[in-house]
Parts: sequence; structure tokens; C-alpha cells
Amino acid sequence: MFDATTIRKDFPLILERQVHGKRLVYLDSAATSQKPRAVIDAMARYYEEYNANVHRGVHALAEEATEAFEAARAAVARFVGADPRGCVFTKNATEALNLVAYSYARRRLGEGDILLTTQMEHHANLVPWQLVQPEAGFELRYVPVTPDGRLDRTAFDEIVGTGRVKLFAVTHMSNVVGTINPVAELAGAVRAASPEAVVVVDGAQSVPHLPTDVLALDADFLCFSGHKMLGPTGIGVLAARPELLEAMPPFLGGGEMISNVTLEGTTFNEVPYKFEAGTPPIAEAVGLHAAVDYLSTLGMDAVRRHELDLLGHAIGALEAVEGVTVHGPHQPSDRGAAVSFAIAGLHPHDIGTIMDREGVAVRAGHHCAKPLVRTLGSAATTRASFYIYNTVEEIPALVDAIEATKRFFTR
Ligand code: C6P
Repeated sequence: MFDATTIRKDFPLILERQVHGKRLVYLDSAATSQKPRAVIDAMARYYEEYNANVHRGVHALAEEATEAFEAARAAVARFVGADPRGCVFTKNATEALNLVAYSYARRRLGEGDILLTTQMEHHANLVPWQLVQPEAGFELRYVPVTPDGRLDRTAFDEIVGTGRVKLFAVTHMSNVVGTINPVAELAGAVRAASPEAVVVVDGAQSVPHLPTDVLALDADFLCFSGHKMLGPTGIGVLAARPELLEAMPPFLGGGEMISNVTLEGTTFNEVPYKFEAGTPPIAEAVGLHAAVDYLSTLGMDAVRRHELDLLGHAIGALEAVEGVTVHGPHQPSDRGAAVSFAIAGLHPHDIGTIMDREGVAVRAGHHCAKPLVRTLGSAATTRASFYIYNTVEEIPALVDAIEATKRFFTR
């Protein structure tokens, strides 16, 4: 396992930042991660040394930029075991999911089909399906969530047993309750009942934290964001089977995605370019390449082991605080490093505000997963989320901030 104290030296903000006169304890990486110097420098180097548009110019800079952009695609594809031809750069995971909704679900599902998703999803894996449902006419069904924050397997089996599920969209890891879903097993059950079904995996929270192989996951489409995995904002990825992308119509139209344009009509570029209209996020791709290199050097198995260690300490410490309830599975092996909790009698926004004054950054709210948070009997939770630069030594600071919050409101 790596030493998180050494890792911290690579993150200027983590190392140097103070808030309210206190050393920052950053526990909001599920919202966005901090960036290592290697990512910041790679992006600065692109702008300082070879900034140019890609796939267009014949000059040296354009060639260098194109090479770097395509090298980023290859590296990101390798990181998740995907074919680079199936790796589309999008703006974020949300756009990747919308692409599948508009170019696949809207066209390929219809009356009599079921699009199955779950009550555990981020709005990014709910709203796009709702948007295309009226036009496509499929039935939109949701797997309910059990009180301990897991998918209700009986309900899942019942819906899948109809043989009508044509698309199953599921999160690999919940951003609220942390649950890791057995995606490959669920995908297998869907395919056994409906061989023509496709499986869409929201990997926004899992790809940054777990070793990921798109084939082992049995996903046809895997969506994730660069900014939660040490990379910059403004870039996300749709990793899909190339032949599926080939059969799909474009999502956005414009430059770069065409093969030929006349006033009568347009033919489209090959994949993945057919889905990358306009100037793509070039500096961002360069930054994401540096991010996956950084994570690969650490090793994703080591990242997971580090987080299991943090989780073991954090859940134990939180449970020991009077009045605190931890949501979701309590067994670290069943979950990721986003830990939502409640403090009896206190509102998450108040908790988050006072904890911030103590130097501890957590997220409070519905975490863009309102249907899930409602199952917890609340409109909001407080969430502490961990990553590679967090140390076991920071957990007492989390507990102290919670105790300070309780004292503040009982004064
Ligand atoms: N969750 C959180 O604080 P974007 O915004 O497109 O980069 O990621 C969307 C998204 C999709 N799926 C899951 C499971 C997610 O957690 C997120 C983003 C952040 O939990 C911001 S709401």
C-alpha cells in the first residue's frame, strides 16, 4: 500500500490550503477530487508548448496536439479495459449518459419494452431516461432500495423475469450510501432473460476508486467523469462497444463528426469521432491522461486497499459518536468511500456549515439523488468522502468537528 502522507505532497491544495484559519481536511472528493501537480503541469505544458486544435491542422503544433489527444484516449481506454474506438470524450458522465439516452434508448426502445434503472441512481442516470421516455414509449421501471441501502434483488428478479427489459442502467457505486452493486451478476441476469438487452453502467463514483474492466463488468456502456479521478473538469468518457456506437445515430451535429456535408445531407465520421462534434476538450484530455497515469502508477488495487483502511476506521469512529447514524452498508468490502450520515435532531446543512468552520469540508444535501435520499426518511444527508490523499489521522478531525457541531447546537 502507498503512503498517503507522501501522496499529499503531490497535491498543492491539500498540502497548503487553510480554511477559517485551520488546516483543511478535504472530505468531498465524491463531488470532485483535488488535482496532483502532474495533472496541473501537463495541462500548463499543453498551453505553453503545443496548444493547437486537433484533427484539423497540417502544421507541427496541430500534429503534436492531435497525437497527445489520441494518446489520452488510448490511455483512458486502457485504464478501463475498453477499445479506444469505443471511447468517446464527452463533457462529463452526465453528457455520456444523455448520449446513450438520446442516441440509443430513444431510437431502439419502444412500446412493450422496459427500461430498468434503480432508485439508487444519481439524477444523471434518471432524468435522461425520463426525458426520452414519452417519445420512445417504453415503460420506465425502478428497482427499489432496501432500508440498508442495497438494491432489492427480489423486485429486480421479478421485473427482469418479464423478459421485457431492453436496457438496464445502474450505478456501480452509490454517491450517497456508498453501496457497490454486483453489476456483472445483475447484467448476467438481465441478459439471461433478454439476450438483446444492453447494460449501461454509471461509473462516476467507481472508476476513480476501484480497479475497472469494462468486460469484467459486462457493461455495454460505461460512463464516468474526469474530475472525480484527479483529472480536470470539462471532460467525461463514454466507453462503449464500438459496434454499438457504429449502429447509433449521432447525438450532436457540427464540425469534426462528419465525413461529408452537402446542402442535401451529411455522412458521418467513423466512431468515436461521430460523437465528438466541435472542438473537443483537448487540454482536459491531456490532464486526464496524466491523471490515469498517476492512478496507474499507484495501482488501483492499492487505491482500493487504502480506502478500505480509511473506511474501516471512519465507520467505526462515526458509529461510536452518540446520535450519529451511518447510512448504507457498514461492511467496508460492500461499499465505497462516500459515507453519508445523520446526526439526531440536526439538519445536514447546519452540520456542513459548522463542520466547515472547523476546517472539515463535507457535502450536505440531496447529492442529486433525491429518490434515494427519500428512502432514508430525510430530504438530505451529510456526506464525508475519502480519496488517496486522506489519512487515518484525519478521522479524529472529522469526529471532533461532529462533536463541535453537536456542542454548537446544544449551547
Ligand atoms: N456526483 C456528487 O457530489 P458529473 O456531474 O456529470 O460529473 O457526474 C454526475 C454523476 C453521475 N453519477 C454519479 C453516481 C455521481 O455521483 C455523479 C456526480 C457528485 O455526488 C455531484 S452531484
